Amino acid sequence: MTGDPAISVVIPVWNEDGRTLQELRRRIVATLEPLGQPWEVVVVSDGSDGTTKQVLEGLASDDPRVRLVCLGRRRGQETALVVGLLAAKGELICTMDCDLENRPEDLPRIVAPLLQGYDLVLGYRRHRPGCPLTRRLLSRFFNSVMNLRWAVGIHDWGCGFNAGRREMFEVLRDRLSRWTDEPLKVGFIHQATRWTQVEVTPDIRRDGDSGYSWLMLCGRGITALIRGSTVVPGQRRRIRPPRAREEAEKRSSVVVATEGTP
Ligand SMILES: Nc1nc2c(ncn2[C@@H]2O[C@H](COP(=O)(O)OP(=O)(O)O)[C@@H](O)[C@H]2O)c(=O)[nH]1
Ligand SMILES: [Mg+2]
Repeated sequence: MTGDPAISVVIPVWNEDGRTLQELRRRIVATLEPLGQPWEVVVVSDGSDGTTKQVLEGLASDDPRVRLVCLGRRRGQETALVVGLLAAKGELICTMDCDLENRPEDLPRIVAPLLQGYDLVLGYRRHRPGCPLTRRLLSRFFNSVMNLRWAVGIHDWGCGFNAGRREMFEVLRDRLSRWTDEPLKVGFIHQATRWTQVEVTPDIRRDGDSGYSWLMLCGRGITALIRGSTVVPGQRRRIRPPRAREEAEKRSSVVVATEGTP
């Protein structure tokens, strides 16, 4: 690869099925190649089993656009994301899950708003095929309490399919020495000047199981709710709902054209 890529796709991986990872790579290539822009995939695996590691090493050695970062033991999805976001070289950076629940074919859709001047795009899943009712209810509850505490109107706090401009993630640089389990989204929404949400079309996980037990999911939710984010120092406030802000600004005759200006 000559020069830096325009688009980076950051993917945290923990113990994923080999065929799924092969298919993920094939579909990412098929989606990004037609865009005619240089791209890269940054895979961050921490403490994955031998088989997963072997498949990932194979993918990285077959294609120089796939870079693999391995951490010694399981550090969690958020830490893997921080490491991947900092390793990414693209101007536009997407994050996605590795289990094909996020469709690689949605990548152009999630990147598009960045080309129109947004600096953060949050994916959301309206329907979650194959997701058990109890988990859907838990996620609905989590979205409501997160919106009450941190920001109003975020459709899907748990969606891993997001994108942002490179500058958005520079704030993470001095945090690299600390492992984190905090929800990065809260910090990024605070940080963004223009953000928007894009619906993505999730698929059913075909192989393997979720890396999260119920206990872990609840733990993540509670951490997110209480801690919010220390990624952007001093940003501990709740973000105002875009519509309320728009109305307030209209009243003071300032025109606001975008959703999600915090
Ligand atoms: N690197 C890393 N990735 C993880 C970890 N836990 C989950 N992931 C990844 O995060 C994404 C979402 O995880 P998944 O188990 O599918 O969670 P679910 O979709 O919420 O059930 C997948 O790409 C996982 O491989 C972890 O501890 N480390
Ligand atoms: Mg999943």
